[in-house]
Order: sequence, then structure tokens, then C-alpha cells
Amino acid sequence: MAAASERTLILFKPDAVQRRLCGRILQRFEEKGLTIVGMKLMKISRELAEQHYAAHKGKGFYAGLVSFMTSAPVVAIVLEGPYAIDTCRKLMGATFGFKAEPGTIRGDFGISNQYNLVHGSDSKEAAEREVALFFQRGELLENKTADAALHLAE
Ligand code: IDP
Ligand code: MG
Repeated sequence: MAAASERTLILFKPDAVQRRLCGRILQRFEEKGLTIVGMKLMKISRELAEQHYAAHKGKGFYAGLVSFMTSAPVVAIVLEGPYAIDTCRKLMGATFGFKAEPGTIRGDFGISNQYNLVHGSDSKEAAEREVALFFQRGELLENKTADAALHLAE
């Protein structure tokens, strides 16, 4: 089966940056075979956080989530690879640290519901919308690694 290449938006949330876990978390994605096509440290504005999490507006945790996400710098990354969206969600684990399986990023590094280290787009539509929210076109590079074609082969 030929695999479809996708791009997904990953955020290392403020807790990951504050706890100096960026390197270890990025390693999980890289060793799986995903390729970085964009990456930057940034402080998210309230407006961007609200747009990013618009689907959660009105929920009890929304205000706290926006204030957490804007409290300190995050690392925004676009990863590319076969079925990158679903692959990254699997590597991340379930939303809450206390539910996420050991072996996943959230399962290994945290136990909180809100402070769960990473964001990853959850669908093709979300990925497209979120990548465009966080990155200008010119900030994303064509980064075809030598093994990219092998990963997508029939
Ligand atoms: P996801 O990050 O796994 O896609 P979502 O349901 O989209 O999970 O929630 C977005 C983020 O909101 C979560 O990653 C987490 O930080 C926070 N969150 C979700 N549900 C709760 C909750 O019940 N209490 C506190 N924070 C929550
Ligand atoms: Mg989500």
C-alpha cells in the first residue's frame, strides 16, 4: 500500500519548554521517522491561542487553557511523513497524562490533564488550519530526506 505523506502541527506546550523536555520529546518524533519542515520558539498571543483552540470555546477548561498556552514560550513545529497526523497522535498518547499509556510522550512525562506537554493536529482539516495559523508559507521548507521515498513506497 502506498502511504500518503501529510504535514501536522505540533506544539511543545509551555510545560515542556519550562521542564527542558524539548529535546527528548523531539527525539520521539524524529526517531519514528518524521521530518521537520518548520520549527520555531514563540510566545503565543491571546488571539492566536483563542483561534487555535476555538473548538473548545465555552468549555470549563477553555479560559485556563488559553492562559496556560500564553503564559510562556512554546515551540511550534511542522512535521512531515506518512500519515503524520495519526502517527504523531499515537506517539503523543491520550489527552490526559494519567490516562496516556506508558511509552507515549504524555504517558511517560506527565500525569496532568491540562499540562500534557504537546499538541498535535487531530485531522487533515485541523492540520491545514493550524499549520497556516502558526507558520507563514516561507517558513516551511521542502525537506526531502534521502529515505522519504522509501517511507512512501508501494
Ligand atoms: P488533545 O490535546 O488531545 O487534542 P483536546 O480535547 O483537544 O485534547 O483538548 C485540548 C487541550 O485542552 C488538552 O491537550 C489539554 O491541555 C486541555 N484540556 C482538555 N480537557 C481538559 C480538562 O478536562 N481539564 C483541563 N484541561 C483540559
Ligand atoms: Mg485537540
